[in-house]
Amino acid sequence: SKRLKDIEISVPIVYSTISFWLGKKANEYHSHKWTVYVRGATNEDLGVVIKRVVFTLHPSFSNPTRVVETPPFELSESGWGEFEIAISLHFHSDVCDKQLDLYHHLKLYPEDESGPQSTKKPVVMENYDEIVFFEPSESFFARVQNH
Ligand code: SLL
Repeated sequence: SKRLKDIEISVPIVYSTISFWLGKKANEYHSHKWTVYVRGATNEDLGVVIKRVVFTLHPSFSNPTRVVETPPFELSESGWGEFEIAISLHFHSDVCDKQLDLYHHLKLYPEDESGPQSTKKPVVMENYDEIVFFEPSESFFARVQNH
């Protein structure tokens, strides 16, 4: 549809990992349970903008390419090691044709090694970002207004 000159839409997002040590339930291959997610920084519904999110995990996981088609855009797994997760945002066709590739370090172990790791205190790694769409289409602009 028609593009709106002199207008830009800024979408604040947060992409994060949160991980819990499994404690007594830990074994060699599954020491932690973790979740990676993308959400609106002030809880906006990202489904208005994003059509699907592709999370690419370390090749040691079975089926390392994980596709999430609806919000919440998140994925939970268990494992033993830290690695870089590739997070590809695919937008609705009236938003943007190109995908946006983000990278996020999955952190399992706390920075402070002073005490034993607790199963109750998760390790959180959070990134804030803003996606700016210049000259948005009319339909995208209308959808954002109505939300
Ligand atoms: C490391 N470079 O050596 C990293 C690789 C890979 C972690 C970490 C697999 C779990 C599963 C898993 O946790 N891989 O097999 O289900 O520390």
